Amino acid sequence: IYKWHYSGLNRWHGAGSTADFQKIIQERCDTYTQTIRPGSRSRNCQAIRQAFMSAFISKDPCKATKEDYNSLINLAPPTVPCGQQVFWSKTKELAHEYAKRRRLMTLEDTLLGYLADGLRWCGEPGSSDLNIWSCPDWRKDCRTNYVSVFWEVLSERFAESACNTVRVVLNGSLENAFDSMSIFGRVEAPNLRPQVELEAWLVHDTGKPPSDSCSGSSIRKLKSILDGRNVKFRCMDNLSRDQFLQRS
Ligand code: AVW
Repeated sequence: IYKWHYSGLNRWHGAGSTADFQKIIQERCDTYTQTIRPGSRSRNCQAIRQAFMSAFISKDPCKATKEDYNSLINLAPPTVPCGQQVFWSKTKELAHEYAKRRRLMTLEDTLLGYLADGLRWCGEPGSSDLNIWSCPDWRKDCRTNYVSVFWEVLSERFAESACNTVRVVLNGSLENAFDSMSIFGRVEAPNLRPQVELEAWLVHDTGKPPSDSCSGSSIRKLKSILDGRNVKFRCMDNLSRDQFLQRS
């Protein structure tokens, strides 16, 4: 029992790979390229699915590197037209609603972000299958797992490609609306290019007072990261969800 538990497919502390991962990737890719963005360069969904699988299949699920995803990302870089990007942190649903209404783009509106949104995946050395029983948990097992590294490298490329004015939707109902350990804080903000302008929107739950503001310490921290990179910064606070969606 001991040996099976620690060396077997069940040894990780996170949930296993999404059932039908390959099929979902293929179907989402077909939908995206044919229906959601038919205007985008035609992309080979079979090649994309294969490159995704090759990135992690048969590999140690705790030894993911950014380079593992190079071929996949080169097939579909997460770039969007100038001035259309929306970043988010602890506001996923709201940011997606906002982007949809304004015809702006979150990472999940790019092909690879759309394909992987909400899915889990990991492999196992010596096996050509996904491990559907368990995958490494970020805290309890390892940070260099394939899902975390995927979102980090995709987010990095997304942020590097930003130009003109871009926006981030932050959660004003948290004491620290800006979290320097989040992907936005660790990966995206520090990779914006000079001369880009970032607009931060602090949005709090309707009917409650805000818990953080543009003059609070967390936003000052964000401002200092951006100052160091010559990124321009504007900040809007004290907006309820409804005000933000209607007036911003
Ligand atoms: P968070 P972050 N599907 O709310 O700033 C599944 O603190 O860290 O925000 N998991 C995901 C997805 C997704 N679509 N996206 C991120 N994750 C993971 C990319 C990831 O581990 C976007 F462009 C992340 O730490 C946003 O601007 C956590 O779920 C930014 O990163 C969400 O934590 C949001 O990441």
